[in-house]
Amino acid sequence: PQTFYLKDYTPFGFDVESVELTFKLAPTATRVLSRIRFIPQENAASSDFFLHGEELELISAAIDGTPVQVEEVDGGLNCAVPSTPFLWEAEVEINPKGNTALEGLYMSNGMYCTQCEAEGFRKITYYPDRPDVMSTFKVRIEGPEKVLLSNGNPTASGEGWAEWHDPWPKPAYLFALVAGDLINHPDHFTTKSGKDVDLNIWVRPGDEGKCAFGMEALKKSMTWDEEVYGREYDLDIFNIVAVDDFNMGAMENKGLNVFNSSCVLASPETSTDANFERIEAIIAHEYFHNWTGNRITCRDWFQLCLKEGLTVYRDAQFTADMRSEPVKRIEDVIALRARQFPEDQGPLSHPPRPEEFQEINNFYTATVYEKGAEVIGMLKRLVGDADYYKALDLYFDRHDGQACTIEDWLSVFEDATGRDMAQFKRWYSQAGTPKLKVSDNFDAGTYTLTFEQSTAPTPGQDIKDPRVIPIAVGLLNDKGDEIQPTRVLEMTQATQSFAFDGLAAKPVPSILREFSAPVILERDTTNTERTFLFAHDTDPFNRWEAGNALAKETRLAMITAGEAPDSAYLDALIKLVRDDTLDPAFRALVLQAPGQSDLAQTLHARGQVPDPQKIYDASETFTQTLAQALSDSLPRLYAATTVDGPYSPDAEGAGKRALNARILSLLTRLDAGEQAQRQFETADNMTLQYAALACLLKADKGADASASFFDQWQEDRLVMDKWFALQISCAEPEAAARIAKELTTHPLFTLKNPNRFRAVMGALSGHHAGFHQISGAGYTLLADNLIALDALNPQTTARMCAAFQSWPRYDTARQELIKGELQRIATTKGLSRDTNEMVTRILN
Ligand code: HT7
Ligand code: ZN
Repeated sequence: PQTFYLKDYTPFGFDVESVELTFKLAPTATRVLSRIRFIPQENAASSDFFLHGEELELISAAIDGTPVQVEEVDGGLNCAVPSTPFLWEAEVEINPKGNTALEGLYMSNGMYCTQCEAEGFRKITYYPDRPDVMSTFKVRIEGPEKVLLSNGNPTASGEGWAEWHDPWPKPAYLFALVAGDLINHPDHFTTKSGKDVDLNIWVRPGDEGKCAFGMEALKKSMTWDEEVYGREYDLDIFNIVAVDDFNMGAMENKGLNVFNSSCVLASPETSTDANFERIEAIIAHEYFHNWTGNRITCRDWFQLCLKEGLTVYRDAQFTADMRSEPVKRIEDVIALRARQFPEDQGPLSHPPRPEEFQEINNFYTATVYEKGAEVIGMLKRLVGDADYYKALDLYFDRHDGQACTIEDWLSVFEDATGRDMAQFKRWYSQAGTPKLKVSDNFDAGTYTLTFEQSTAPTPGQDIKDPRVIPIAVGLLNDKGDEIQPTRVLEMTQATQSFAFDGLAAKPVPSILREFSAPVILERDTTNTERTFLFAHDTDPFNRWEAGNALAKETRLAMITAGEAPDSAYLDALIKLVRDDTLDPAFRALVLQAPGQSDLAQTLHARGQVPDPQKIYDASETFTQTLAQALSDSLPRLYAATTVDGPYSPDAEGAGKRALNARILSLLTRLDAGEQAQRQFETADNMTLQYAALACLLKADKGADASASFFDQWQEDRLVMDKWFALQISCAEPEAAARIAKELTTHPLFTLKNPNRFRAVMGALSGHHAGFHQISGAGYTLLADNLIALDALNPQTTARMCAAFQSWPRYDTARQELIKGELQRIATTKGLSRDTNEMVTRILN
């Protein structure tokens, strides 16, 4: 397979002045007519006229009205063209119904929809399908469907046809078309300059009652982007469409966002608080792309984090503003450690701006997205809020309408702040999570912190240069008063010391507050100091972090030294959980057990071989001990999580219900599921019902509840995804693969719906001890299903191969089992380029 390199970038030798497309829709034989005006560039590096095209049947091609001969090659066509501006016309035929890869134009439950990012437009017609080629689009859609949508503004329509014009030049990856018998949830928004915008959420009949929350989220996002970034919407209409079969969460097509229905449809009865929060964030994310991604796009796909890192950062700011800043930060760090750290520390490690790929779809990763966002957060911390927004204003002014690079992005920071960004740029080019070792010294009133940074080699990158690391530090005295408010230390060298003068006694340091950089902090510290910070740190993130470190250390001591749960930690935890002055959402996070995969990674990093079953057993023992130690308070704590009045997905109610789930799971260990059964029977919203079902299943008392849940919700696809996943994630380790296997034979299981596939296979691979059972049953089941899915949907298959990435952590027997399955996948006949690249990278 061909490898693409960042260093090989060359511009396309032609400008595209305008694009006109006509779609004559038919399920297995859609005709696409294109009229594209090309202008050869003066002094172009290359005058080769190559148009991308895949799975297209070429019917005709003409230049300036005269039929031309083209050379059809793998991946596109070549054609001799004039050296002056010309009109390219082509007609192709495509088969949307046969398109199970869900890229290009495909059908989902009888509706047509498109997914063009990253390189799907080439499955619609011949085109220079690269993000640096931008043009205006006029689209005519002909078909019997009631609703015919494309990008931009509607210009004309009649029975069986509609025309759209998008005046904003865009790359082809932002093209979209939707056609179906859909129903809209309408609203409107007046922008800050007084422009009225029609808003719609389009859904299949039956789903119209699940749009109101998404619409509110959209309006909040529009207001927020005006207020915080000064960005206004720029078309007369903004459409969102919900689609059931979708490879990822959502897509920011200009003026026509397409959403996985799981990321937009919500109702109290069918969605959990976590679903509501995620939907709000994804709606915001896609909307924010209108400026960071669409108006300013990427020059090439190596620059993907330019739009994704920045937009994730923006959506996190939005969620923090709408809900709770510390809670959002803690949630994001938990997710970063669970998803990005394993990537960064394993065979798939790559920098936020990769330098080579075979299949770009494989680089929509936690590193590009989440680490990309962390990099923006560090930039903001280093330059300060005022200079950050100054740089962003310059970015929007200078680059509106352009396809940009990370160099362009860093230049606006250099120009707005006068700083040299050369060293900071290493965050974009170097892979791996830096380790930050800390030591301290107190002498004659001066407290000195010394940091040493190092990053282990990653595939293709042996040597790592020191990065700029913003380290937010505060100091506390022995009573817990803050004697040094948060100060951001700017580390630039491999080893560097920072002094704090004028102190009466040795302080307690609170280091890396707000998780100010995506690093692994290593400090020889005591559980006594951690317990002190857990009780007193004035930075909520670091307060949680101290508890998290204690939670990990106590489990690690149980696993490696057979110790009992640490009693000082238990006491501190109980005290904190009982403290009603603290936010219930924060207390729920403090009660959240550290991820078992994270514990495995930590053991591996300490030179030990993790045993998944032992990790599971320690976690269970700890929770059982906690339940007993907290038993007197559990009924009161449980009662205090009751939310009066009708369900509302706001942060306050959600926080109480998050705590409800934690307390109920502890109670269930003591009352044999009585309270959970009551909650299951009386719940009037999915959050409470789901939490109760999870507790019952975990206690092996869930058979009846599970059956009644199924009866109640079998018609609801999204709730059924929860039902599939929960049975696996709540199973005992030795049962997880067997249950997952049984579920793959359930009549409602299908390879054709990525949500359903992820519900089952994602729950299996996310059940650490279940997936890693020494029998290898989990590995085999996942590999069997990946092989089956690859023939239909390479993109989703390849993404799910990442479940195998952590194989080097485990014992030889498990390593051999996993490698055997990876080899089996790799040698499957006709394996896709996507999956082949993933398994090859994981194995090497
Ligand atoms: N920019 C989008 C990324 C994307 C995607 C979305 C759906 C299906 C396939 C896709 N390939 C790439 C989503 C986002 O980051 O907002
Ligand atoms: Zn995005």
